[in-house]
This record gives sequence, C-alpha cells and structure tokens, in this order.
Amino acid sequence: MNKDDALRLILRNTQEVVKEDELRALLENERTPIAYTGYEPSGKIHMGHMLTVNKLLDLQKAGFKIIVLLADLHGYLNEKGSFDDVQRIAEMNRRAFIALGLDPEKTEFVKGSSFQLEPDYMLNILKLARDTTLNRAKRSMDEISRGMENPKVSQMIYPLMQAMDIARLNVDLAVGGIDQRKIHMLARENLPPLGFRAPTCLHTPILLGLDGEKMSSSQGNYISVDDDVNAIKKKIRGAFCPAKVIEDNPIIEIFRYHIFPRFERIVIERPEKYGGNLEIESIEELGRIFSKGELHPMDLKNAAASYLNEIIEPVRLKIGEVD
Ligand code: TYR
Repeated sequence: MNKDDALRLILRNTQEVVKEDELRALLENERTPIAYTGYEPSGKIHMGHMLTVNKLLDLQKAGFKIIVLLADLHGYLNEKGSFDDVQRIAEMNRRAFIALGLDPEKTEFVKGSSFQLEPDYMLNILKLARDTTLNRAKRSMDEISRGMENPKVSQMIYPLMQAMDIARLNVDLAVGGIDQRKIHMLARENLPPLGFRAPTCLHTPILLGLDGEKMSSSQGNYISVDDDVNAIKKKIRGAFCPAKVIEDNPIIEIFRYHIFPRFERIVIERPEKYGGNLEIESIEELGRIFSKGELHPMDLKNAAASYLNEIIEPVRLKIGEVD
C-alpha cells in the first residue's frame, strides 16, 4: 500500500489525530511503527470496542505493528472487579478480540499486570506523580470513570499508568476513543521531561447507543459480540432511526463505522413493489439516498441487522474455539 492510501485508510472514520505531520513521519520511518489500544476488561465486548478494533485492523493493513493491552490492573483501579475477576475477564476478552479479526500471529496481546508491577515501571509512575497536579489527573479521568465526584486515589494513579504504558510498550501511535484524549495529552506533555518520546495520538468518535443516547451497559442499548441473530434483530428493530435524518442516527452510524469498513458493497433487499433491491457502494451514497427519503428506515434496519449478524456470528462461534 502506498503512503497516501495508508494515510487515508488510517484517518478514515476518526475524529482527531494529534498530529497529522507526526503520523506522516511514522509512515516514512524505516522502522515498523507500533500502534496500541488498551481495554479495561469488560464482561461484554460491544460495538464501542469494535470501533477501535476496526481501526487497529486498518493500521495493521497500513503496516503498523499492533499491541493490544489487556488492562487488567487499570480495571482493578477503576473498580471493575476484584483482581482475580479482571484477570479472568481479560483472558476472555483476548478471545473476543482475536475472533473480531486481530490475528494472534500478527497482534501482540499484553496483560498490564505482566509488567506494571516491575520496580522500574513503578518508580517511573512515582516520577510522573511528582510532575502531575492532582487537578490534571482528575480532569483526565472525566470521561473514563463514573463517580468522579468522589474519586479514589487509585483513579488518580490510573492515568499516570496509562501514560507510562505508552512509554514502556514503546508505542508510536496511541489509539483510543475521544474519551481518552485528556490522558493522551497528559502523556504527550509529561513523558518527554522524563526522557520518553511523546506519542502521536489517534482518536475515534464515541458512538451513540441504539436509542440515540449514550451507550450504557445498564440500558442495554448496544449490540455485543455475544448477541445472537434474534437479539440483534430485536435491538435494531427498536432502534432510533428517524426517516431522512443521517446526523446522530445510530443505524447510519452502524453502516459508517462497522459495515462499510468490512464490506465494499452492500445490498439492501426490498420487495419489488417498494423499489426492489438497492446496491450501495459507500456511506456517502447511502446518506444521499436515505436523506432524500428514497429508502425506508425499516428496510435500512433489516439490512443493518443482517450485515451486523454476518460480522458478529462468526465471532460468537469462534469465541468458544480460540485457545
Ligand atoms: N483508559 C482505557 C479505557 O477507558 C483503558 C486503558 C488502560 C487504555 C491502559 C490504555 C492503557 O494503557 O478503557
């Protein structure tokens, strides 16, 4: 792939890159650049996770080496379960990420606890603690942790460790949702005084839930990789999808972020009397047709459910198989 195509692929569906000239330089580099994303262990791998997984797949195609950090200790610090729980769930999550297409031959999976308790790493955390105000650490967690009215000290250590992971894993490009931005900016500023490189950062948008509200496990307003075909259909059928509106329409977002990156061309099946099947080659074309009212939300939803199932079904089956 030539550099321009690689850059275009990397920037597709992202919200922000800090900074584009640095990203360009990484592509020019002799050395294979390293990109990473970290995930707190989660009981359900869902469409939100899939968005950054899709981006890691793009980066892999563009020639990056990929590291996935299974951030078990971070989950522990952020009150996601006991230390045993988070380690166990991290292992399950590794299977789901592999099933989503991150080939274990080409992707390095690293558990946070495998290096974050080393003396050198911890000394660096303490150094970073001396350079970071409490206020900055707290603000960097605004969009990552609930309950920040009364944060624990552990949640102030969390962003320092995330920054230090970047240095320790020798990461060139830190990838995450836009909610990771403040921690990444802290890393860019506070790593260099300790003698480490400032990472380039790439942020994906945060997707809305199917009801058009924030995604939330308590609302069940998203699709996870273990949903079966009936659950997918039911959730999509109930989703918010106003006719002719493409902005903040969660079904259109599913096409943009999940379906078009995996299928070059899609077919929307419709009975002859409603115009027959529609072949669509890009999200732009879909947006034009839908906003003109030439495609009914129900037909769009049926197609979304069937393509999503096509993506998720093999994942569901594979999760049981991968070692
Ligand atoms: N902060 C990330 C999240 O919200 C998890 C993470 C942890 C990412 C450590 C990177 C990292 O080094 O899920």
